[in-house]
Amino acid sequence: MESNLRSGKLAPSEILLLFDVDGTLTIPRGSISSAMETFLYEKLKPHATLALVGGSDLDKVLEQLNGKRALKEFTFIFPENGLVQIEKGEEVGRQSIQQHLGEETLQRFINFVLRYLSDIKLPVKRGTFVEFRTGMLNISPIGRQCSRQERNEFEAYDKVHGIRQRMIDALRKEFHDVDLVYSIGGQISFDVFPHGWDKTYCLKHVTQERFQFKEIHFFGDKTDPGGNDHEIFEDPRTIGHKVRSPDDTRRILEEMFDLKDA
Ligand code: M1P
Repeated sequence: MESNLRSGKLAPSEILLLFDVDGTLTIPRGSISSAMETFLYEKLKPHATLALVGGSDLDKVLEQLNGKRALKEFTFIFPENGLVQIEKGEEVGRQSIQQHLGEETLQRFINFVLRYLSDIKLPVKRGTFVEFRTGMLNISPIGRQCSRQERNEFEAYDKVHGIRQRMIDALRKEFHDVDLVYSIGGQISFDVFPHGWDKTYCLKHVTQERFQFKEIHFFGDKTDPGGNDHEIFEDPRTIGHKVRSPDDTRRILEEMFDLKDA
């Protein structure tokens, strides 16, 4: 196999390709295209070990990746930044935010968020403002039940008015005593989780001695500071690739593995 890898020729079990989901394998909150599936599972998989790391929970990741097929095709799936670990289709580990923070702090935080949101006016508001996940809270000022059009409109509105950033600043001030990180990864919300529980969390799993990865390549679109791919993109254990879209991801991989005419 010819390839443009740092270490030259490597066996598939020595190369881990770790993908972000939204904007990297799919359009934001959209489904994977059948062309991308064919490329990943038929052309790319013979050359490397495939893994996913997403901010969303497993149900949402599987919804975007066409359900159960992804469980079979990806050796590792790390929903919620890797706080949940799935290996060869089976859950092998999980960490939770309530265990880590304790109920007292958690409720102080949720109550502050609800009070803050009750004081802001937006063009539209819908439901589900706080989504409680295993390893993080996802806060959405518009509410996660908005339609696709409302989601696009909120994103544009937020670019002008900085709703999410202002809310994050207020939370940082109020909870300066709690070791939390705030990350804007998508269009309508931001994620909140303990320090170190960003996407680098999943590296704890894949760098165990029982695996023999010589190169871990990470592909993501939100790699700039403040984006939810930033820490793992910069991490010395990975070789980071910044992508602009799913097509761009494919282009980079075709070059890396000489797959253009394959
Ligand atoms: O994967 C990126 C983000 O996708 C969603 O963001 P939003 O709904 O705001 O577009 C969320 O699942 C978020 O947690 C995640 O980081």
